[in-house]
Amino acid sequence: MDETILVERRQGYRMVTLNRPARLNSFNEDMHLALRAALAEIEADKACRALLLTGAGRGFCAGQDLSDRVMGEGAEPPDLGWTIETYYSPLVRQLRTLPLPVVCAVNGVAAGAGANLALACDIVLAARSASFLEAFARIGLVPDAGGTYFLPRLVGEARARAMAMLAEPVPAATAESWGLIWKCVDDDELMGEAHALCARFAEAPTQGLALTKRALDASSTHGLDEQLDLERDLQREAGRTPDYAEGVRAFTEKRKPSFRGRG
Ligand code: T3D
Repeated sequence: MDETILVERRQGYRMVTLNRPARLNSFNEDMHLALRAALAEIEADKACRALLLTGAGRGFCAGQDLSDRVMGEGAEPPDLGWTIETYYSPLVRQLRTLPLPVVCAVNGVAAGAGANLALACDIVLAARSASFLEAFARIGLVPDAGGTYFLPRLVGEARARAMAMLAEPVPAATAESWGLIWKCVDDDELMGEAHALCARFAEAPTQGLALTKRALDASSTHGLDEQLDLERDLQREAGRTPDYAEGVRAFTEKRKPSFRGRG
């Protein structure tokens, strides 16, 4: 059987490629389970200091594989709440809580849960030919995989509502100008830029970045006082890491720091 995801080890980071190109890398159960296992391995491997997520072929990910959802006349509908609870929501939580930076290279169309999977990553680069499509309204569903959380926070209410309710593709360049993603790059530069970012993260103070992820994730539901308290607590933790000591030493010695990362 073809592998539904490909995992490649690089110096200090891993690249995970969604690999069902004939179906635009849409999710079936095998792909969910394979991705979950790969992310768990990455979390457990202290030598891994960044993740690069991308798709094989011309698409990034078209969300749920709809050929698994075709219902015969009069058939009992599937319990989509169960599939969200079992697969999509845990995937988003897993990505958001990975204690290392997650770079997403959106190589082509990102639709449905595939679009929201990209938005759950820390830094999103997209090829100029790629687009983001909240496809759910086309089939009578609600944006899932964190879509209704991420969209208004990233692009504001007006654009979030139009994306969710009109289900029109948003080209990568527009996505960048709206602040939906970090950067739109020429197609032939996408993977080079994504690898360069991961190589940079592979030498970064990973624990400090993991704490930064936690602070940013909490900020959208906190008031200023709670957030200031959280910053105090996380800074206390960051200040105890060997990478902080190394960063200060390197600064005063006017040399490049050599960070240990997660170890
Ligand atoms: O179900 C649950 O558990 C709940 C969770 C839901 C999460 C969701 O993600 S729901 C939303 C599901 N996704 C969609 O509705 C998107 C469906 N796809 C599209 O609308 C279009 O394919 C795209 C706009 C993404 C791209 O269009 P285009 O014209 O570039 O490509 P295409 O020709 O439509 O697709 C190429 C092939 O991929 C095609 O197969 P074929 O005809 O060459 O054999 C197409 O059927 C297949 N494909 C694309 N998306 C899916 C898919 N096959 C199964 N499921 C898909 N989602």
